Amino acid sequence: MELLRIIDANLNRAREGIRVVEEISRFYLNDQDIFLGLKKLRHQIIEGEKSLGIRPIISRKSESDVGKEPHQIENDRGNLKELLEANANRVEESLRVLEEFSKLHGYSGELFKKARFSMYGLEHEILFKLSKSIDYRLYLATDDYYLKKDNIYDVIEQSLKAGATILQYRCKDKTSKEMLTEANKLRKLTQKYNIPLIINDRLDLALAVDADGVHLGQSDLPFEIAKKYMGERVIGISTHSYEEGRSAILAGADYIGLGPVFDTSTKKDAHPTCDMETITCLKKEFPKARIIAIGGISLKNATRVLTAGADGLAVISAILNSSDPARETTVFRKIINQTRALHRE
Ligand code: 3NM
Repeated sequence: MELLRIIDANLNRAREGIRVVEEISRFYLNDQDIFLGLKKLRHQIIEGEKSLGIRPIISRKSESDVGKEPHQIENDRGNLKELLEANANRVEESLRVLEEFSKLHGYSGELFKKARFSMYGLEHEILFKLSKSIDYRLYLATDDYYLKKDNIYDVIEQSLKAGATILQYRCKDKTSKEMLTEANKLRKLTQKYNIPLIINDRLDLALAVDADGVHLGQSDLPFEIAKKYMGERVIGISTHSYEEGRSAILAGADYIGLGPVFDTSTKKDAHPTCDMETITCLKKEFPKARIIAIGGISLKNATRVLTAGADGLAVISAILNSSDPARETTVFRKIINQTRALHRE
């Protein structure tokens, strides 16, 4: 009887752990291979369970604690790695227990051993992808005009604190030395909030401040050159049409900025606006590509852009010019989370 209880409890632990890992890969990675790998793992466990020929013998604890996990994941990005590791360990340990105790039950335990090794591989893959995965939902960028304001660092900090998920240092009219000082300040600020920092245009500056990535315009260094120096760091490319978007994605950009989606007064030499259909077509053709819309985005039009298929909103004036940047950021995040939740249903 004890043996059956041990097997039953560990089957439960393994299933619960996999559920959490599945949620992480589903909501954060959107990765088909990992998703299929986890599905296969679940089937391996079911097969192992069947081969033991036992039926659940004790009333199971409700799985309500597992149901809470996606909520926790949404709000606690800093602990995502720990959450993954804890749950992968849970799965691996219970598979080990199942392997050993099913031997006592007269079975080889081979299926559980195989499942445990699959979990090691998947955990490793997810950890690697998570370290590269960046949350692009609310992409705050700077601009020379706003960088002149005395309280600019305070404004940026308010926004980072309130939920901006990534920051781009974008500056066009300063010396390299001045830019280095500013970018270093932002590096410290982004580290404080565990938010990635991207440097616009300048590969050298991105490397000098140990940024998480560089954002290249159409007339900046080509992607292949930047890639040589940036290695695993992120490279984003500015695009202004379906064709530019397509070739940047095919070149291997980690994300594309697509714009302007609406009229903007921030960028004086902005291209003509591109319509929502451009976002939709690119997303349809490249579901895994990260498309960040930019240009004239406000609380009023954010839902339209997200509904069209954008993965993130890049914003300058709506936040940096707001009388309450923290509140503006919070409302943007609410809109983003609500729209995404609606589209998941
Ligand atoms: N790039 P705001 S539009 C920096 O179309 C930038 O590539 C654009 O500022 C592009 O949010 C733009 O204030 C300005 O409109 C975005």
